[in-house]
Amino acid sequence: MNKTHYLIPLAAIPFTLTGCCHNNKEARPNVIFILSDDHTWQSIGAYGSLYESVDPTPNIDRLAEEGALFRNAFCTNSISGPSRASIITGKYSHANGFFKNVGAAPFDSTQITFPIMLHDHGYTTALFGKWHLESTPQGFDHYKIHVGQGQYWDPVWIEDGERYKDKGYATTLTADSALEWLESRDKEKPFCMLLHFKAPHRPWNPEPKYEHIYDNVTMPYPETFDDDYDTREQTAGNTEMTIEHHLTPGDLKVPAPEGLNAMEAKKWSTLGQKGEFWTPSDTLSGHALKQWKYQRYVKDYLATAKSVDDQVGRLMQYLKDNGLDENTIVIYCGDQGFYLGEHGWFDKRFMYEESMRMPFIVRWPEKIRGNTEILDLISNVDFAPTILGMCGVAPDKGMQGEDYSDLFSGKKKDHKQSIYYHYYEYPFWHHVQPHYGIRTERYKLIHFYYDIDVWEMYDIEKDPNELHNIYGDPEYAAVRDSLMQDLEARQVQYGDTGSLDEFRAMTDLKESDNK
Ligand code: SGN
Ligand code: CA
Repeated sequence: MNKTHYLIPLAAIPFTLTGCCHNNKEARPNVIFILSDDHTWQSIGAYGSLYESVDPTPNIDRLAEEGALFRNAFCTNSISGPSRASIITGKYSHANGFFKNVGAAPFDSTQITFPIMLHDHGYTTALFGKWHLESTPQGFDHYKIHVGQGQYWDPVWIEDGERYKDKGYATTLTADSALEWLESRDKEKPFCMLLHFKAPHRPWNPEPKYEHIYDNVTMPYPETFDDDYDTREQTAGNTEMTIEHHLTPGDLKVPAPEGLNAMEAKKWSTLGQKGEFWTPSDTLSGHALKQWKYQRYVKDYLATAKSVDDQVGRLMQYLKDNGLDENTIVIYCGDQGFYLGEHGWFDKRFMYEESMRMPFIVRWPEKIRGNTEILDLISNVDFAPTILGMCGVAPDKGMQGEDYSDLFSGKKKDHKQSIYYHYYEYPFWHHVQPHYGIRTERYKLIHFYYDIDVWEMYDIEKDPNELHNIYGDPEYAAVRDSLMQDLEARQVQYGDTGSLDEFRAMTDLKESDNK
């Protein structure tokens, strides 16, 4: 891919970003926002994937070749529900109220979201796939969503309030519904469609044609596969998300030993969740066993993502065949990043790079030249104002993110220089300590709180794998002070100034919440 290292904006026709198009329905772009669950940037070819040799995502890569790839798009709370709530509201978790998946109140759906605003501005709107915010979606002419996390096979849908069981593979079914709606939509209006795949989320069940696709490949290991968590023992070293100990037989598709009854077999398939010992064979142990688990895990993950990529290709073909590919903004995004063996992990949640960064690709031939690479720091609270901006609708005043659509108009403004982050869900799943912090272009400062009080700081330029905590390093004292000031200023700016007691109230989980 022939990339430029800065934005090349290409508006053939200059336009004003707010209110430009209200009176000219023809000119308003359509929006397709594709959100995959846990599809991480380092597994996408266009981002320079470790798995490049198997060409994991040719169709998604094409979106980047024909559009803009954001290298520094970040999540502000790296789990599903909170990320989704931030994406649609343009607000941080503490402000939209949906700060964790487990044990949180349902999303308050009376809040303003970008689909509601586009609907109010004359768009026809629809939502398909994983919603995960519990409350009834608002602002959509039509919706068909999974119940909770959803299932790979034979999913139960809630379609405009009606619940029923379907037959088939969720990735394909979700795209089928989207294409049917595109065919039957009100063609007098511009449209906004949210297409949210459940894949490639745990438990990584590939469709049969891809089950063995990578059997003959040995996937490369990430540099930090054998991280010993030196200088980070209480934080990175204290999780329940290691490849070595916490993947289950169910995750790795290892059948239960013979002789177990159904209940026992089910229990066996979840062994490992809390580090219980299990082994798939008598011959594997130690590092070889860890490597075997990684291979099984990553291959299934990439196989489920390949089905998503196929459906992206199918959708793009539909747009082309129907003359919609020029003035439809197609965004490809993952709800957060994910660990594919880095630091020895699966899952997400941490403010470390792999899970904080999100894939974010925008294709819009009318305004964006192909192979554009954007290095600006942007976060998921900026997506709503930016999408609205691209559609010529002024963002709601309550949105905390910024409108970055100026990147596509040639009138680039100065955007923020740091991203604020706050993660709450603890202790399950995966026992990741609550933390908040700030990431600038070069540095990261993190405070892990709740029942510990630990600060970490990284020089990402010198230490991109974040292995050396330099918080206490005197050479970095001045940088640390300035990051601390920036962090405090962001907390005041965004209104996240709660006391530890308030954090505790938001963070405390009961065992019964673990559903
Ligand atoms: C499930 C998974 C967890 C995962 C959460 C949140 N366990 O609970 O591993 O962290 O979802 O994921 S599972 O055994 O039920 O698959 S999120 O992407 O929805 O935030
Ligand atoms: Ca997710």
